[in-house]
Amino acid sequence: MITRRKFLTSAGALAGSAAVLQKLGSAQEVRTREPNKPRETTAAANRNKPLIERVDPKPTLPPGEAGKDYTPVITPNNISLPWKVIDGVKVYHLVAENVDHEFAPGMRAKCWGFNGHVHGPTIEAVEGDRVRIYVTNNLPEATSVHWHGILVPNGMDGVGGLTQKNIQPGETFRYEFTLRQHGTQMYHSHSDEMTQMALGTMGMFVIHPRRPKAERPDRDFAFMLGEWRLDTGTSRPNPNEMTDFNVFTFNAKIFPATEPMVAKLGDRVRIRIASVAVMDHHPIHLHGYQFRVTETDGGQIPESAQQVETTVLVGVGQSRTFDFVADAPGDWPMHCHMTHHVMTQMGDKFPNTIGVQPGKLDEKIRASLLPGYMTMGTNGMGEMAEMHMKVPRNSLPMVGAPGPFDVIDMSGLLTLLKVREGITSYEDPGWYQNPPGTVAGIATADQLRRDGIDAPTAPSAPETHHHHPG
Ligand SMILES: [Cu+2]
Repeated sequence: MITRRKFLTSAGALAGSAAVLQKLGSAQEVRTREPNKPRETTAAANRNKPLIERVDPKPTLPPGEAGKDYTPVITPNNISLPWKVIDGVKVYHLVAENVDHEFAPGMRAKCWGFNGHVHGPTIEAVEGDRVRIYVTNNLPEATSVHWHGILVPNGMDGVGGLTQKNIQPGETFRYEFTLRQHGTQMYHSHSDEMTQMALGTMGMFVIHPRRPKAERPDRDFAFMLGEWRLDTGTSRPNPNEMTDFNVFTFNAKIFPATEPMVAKLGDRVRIRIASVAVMDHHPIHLHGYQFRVTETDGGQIPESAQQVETTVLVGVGQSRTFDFVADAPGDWPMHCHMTHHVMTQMGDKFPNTIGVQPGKLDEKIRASLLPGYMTMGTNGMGEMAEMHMKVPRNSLPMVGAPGPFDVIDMSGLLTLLKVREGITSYEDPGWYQNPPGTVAGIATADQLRRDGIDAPTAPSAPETHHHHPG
């Protein structure tokens, strides 16, 4: 059995000495500094050192191969963009186009994405690869593609009007550069951004290290965060929205349409989270685990600077990567901790009625104003999930999906990590079967009496019922 402690120590290999040296000047240089030479001189000299050597770029290496050079990344609910190797160059083709996208069964929208996907497929490559990326514009307006966080020659930066001509509808542009870094990066349109990105024109760009400082992960998952304004009954995300978003997504899906991350007990798991739009930062919290934040947008963090966390804040335009060993079996939520971000379509403006005895009020509002209305704080939001048939056209209940015990009162930015012992495939294994005696349940009168807890027992003290539909 692999212990968490052991992993935390061995992950030290991630030390990223290169990054340390780039930041501090080489250890050699510090050691050989003349004793009487003022420290400021060295510091000043180091301040002028670039983090990545641009003058003499690292050479292009042979194309990195899956399995041999890296463990392929998994983008739940999406794919990696296919490529072919032509004369030692990895060649990709992105097509910006209209996509009829399903956020979850019952909620579709006319979005803009790439190659039939929202968001676009993940571009995957290896440090040292030479990449050539063709971009065809099938959108109704001009676009361009910016390689967010990637160190490229200025003319390959993809900023419409500034570093290149815009790609007109029907045109195909060619971008080509050598990847001189590793890490979790992104791509997105950089023309009419507010509109194009609100509709989904973005994706992830994962660059594996050529020689990783740590053991490779067994499971490597990539998620792009998203937020949208999709008014109930409409089918076009609204780019004019500045603050009040109502659909929050992992890889453009809302729970329960988010594909779970499945891992075998003892697997080394990596999770990459990236955000490039629109207005909110998202504190992403994983239950049941502590993890090491091992990478920022700049690549591997030296071990001495890695933080052990349970929640990592991903700001707009940033990526964060964390690693852990899957040593605790179960169904563990990973979700944004902004409580409104695990909701869907909260846009209906009603006063706060918590504590009010609704009486017949809910029924009257449902009949005359809003079919799905309910007073908050009465039956849990999960009740909304059961009203599926009554909500307005092309919208979803505010929250909720059936779980193994009750309705789960969350939606939006929520997915599940499913860790199992002895599985032979990474197909969704269904709900976790808890070992007997390890599930919270109703306290019996005997237990309350034994521990001197003065609380009423349930009227009929029913046995805790534990059912497994899946
Ligand atoms: Cu959030």
